[in-house]
Amino acid sequence: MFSLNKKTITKKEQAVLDYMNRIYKKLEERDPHETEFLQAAKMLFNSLIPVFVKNSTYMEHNILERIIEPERIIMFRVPWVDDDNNMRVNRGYRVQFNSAIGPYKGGIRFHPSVNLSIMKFLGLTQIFKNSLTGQPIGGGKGGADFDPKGKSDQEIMRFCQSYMTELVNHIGPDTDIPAGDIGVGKREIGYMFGQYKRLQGAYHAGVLTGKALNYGGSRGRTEATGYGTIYFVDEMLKDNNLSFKNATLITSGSGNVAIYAMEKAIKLGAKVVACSDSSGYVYDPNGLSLQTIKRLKLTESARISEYVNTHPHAEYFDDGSKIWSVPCDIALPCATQNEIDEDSAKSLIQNGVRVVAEGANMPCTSEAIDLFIENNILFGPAQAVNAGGVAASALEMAQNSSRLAWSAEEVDVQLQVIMKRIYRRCTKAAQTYKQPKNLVVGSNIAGFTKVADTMIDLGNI
Ligand code: NDP
Ligand code: 2IT
Repeated sequence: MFSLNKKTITKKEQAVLDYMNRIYKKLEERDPHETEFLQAAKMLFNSLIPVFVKNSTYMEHNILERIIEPERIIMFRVPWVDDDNNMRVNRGYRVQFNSAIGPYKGGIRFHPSVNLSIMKFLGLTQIFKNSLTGQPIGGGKGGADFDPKGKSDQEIMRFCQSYMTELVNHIGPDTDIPAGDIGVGKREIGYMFGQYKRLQGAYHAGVLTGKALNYGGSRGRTEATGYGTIYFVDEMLKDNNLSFKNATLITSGSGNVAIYAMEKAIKLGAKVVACSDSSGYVYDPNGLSLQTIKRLKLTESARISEYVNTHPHAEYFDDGSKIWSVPCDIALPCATQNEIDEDSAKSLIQNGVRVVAEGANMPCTSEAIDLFIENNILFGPAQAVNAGGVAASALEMAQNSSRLAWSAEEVDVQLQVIMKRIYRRCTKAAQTYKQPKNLVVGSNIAGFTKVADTMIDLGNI
């Protein structure tokens, strides 16, 4: 299963491969249905082979088997009443994966596809993303298989309150700090914060991030994941004597991450020619109007198909997955996991893509990533590219602890510093391990070592 692409394998290397194969086999046997989690674990293990070969202490401390097991998983019933007075039930989750370097930190996702496998893959990758930021935050993730689409504001509120009624027992500003993700934005965070405050009878501003400014939110958090994505890609481009100027760009999704990635890319001179939602994509070779996309998606909760009503030159295609056939210089998958498979990757490469960077979490399959790297496409992995969101969340926590509110400029400067630092860390680790072009390996190694070293310092807990 795990192997090294060379003829002679040393004893030490064989021992590491045997160890990894044994741990992975155990995972597969124990939870064979957790396909996304197994996929994320496999990608992680692959990247870590050279670290385990170089540093035998990790194997001596059985770090891999320990790190792959969440510290705690909470699964619970979320009962709520819809507008027609029906009693409804969803399943809620919080995976508290790793708290070695700080309290659990990670978003909450409301989407009908949510299951334990998706929660675990998101929680696992969050550990290394959070470590990469250099901030003191551990990894966690939560969510529910609740579908916010078509729900009234009252239904959303009742659901958020019910979800928090259970979650309140497990979170806190020094234990676990959730934030948003797919289907969870400022409105949902507000309802959850209100319920948390009521149940606690105390004002713990730092228990959730992504809050509105009036009650402890940070300037710049809404934009941070998208802006951070572009700051990271800017570093990749500069390192290769390229720039956003006149580059054509496409993003999948038209939610929080996609919209602010488009906004910053346009500011830096790029032309956005396509974006999508879960129903389809819009394409205009002359460039899309971000103003219209923002109105449709942020204000009206409309479908992206409605874009062509006011922009008849644009075209709408009712299969969102085909967006990867649009010719572009830069492709930013910003919707969901596994949206770029081998065929989509081939299509992007054939059409001349130069850069692919993951705004979403695990949007590319490992086959797609291998193709990008083999074909010298500049590839930015999620745990590095989209880390700006959680980094700004940690800045929000810092502001909450000090009871201060920083200016938008202060937050943005810090975000830029953090994204540049992440880029340097990834490239340095990739170079150290003699795979200078492979930021997947670089980011996993750089994120992993801090957590693993700390786990050793803290003992077998
Ligand atoms: P939003 O809910 O704001 O937007 C999600 C977008 O992706 C929407 O356009 C949605 O379309 C589309 N989408 C969602 N699920 C699917 C699906 N199964 N198939 C096709 N399209 C889909 O979420 P975010 O922008 O916050 O999150 C997007 C990605 O970025 C996720 O992978 C998330 O984990 C990741 N991320 C988010 C961060 C954040 O701070 N928000 C931070 C780091 C990563 P539709 O409107 O039709 O549902
Ligand atoms: O995937 C992610 O990094 C997020 N959804 C943001 C997490 C956070 O705590 O801000």
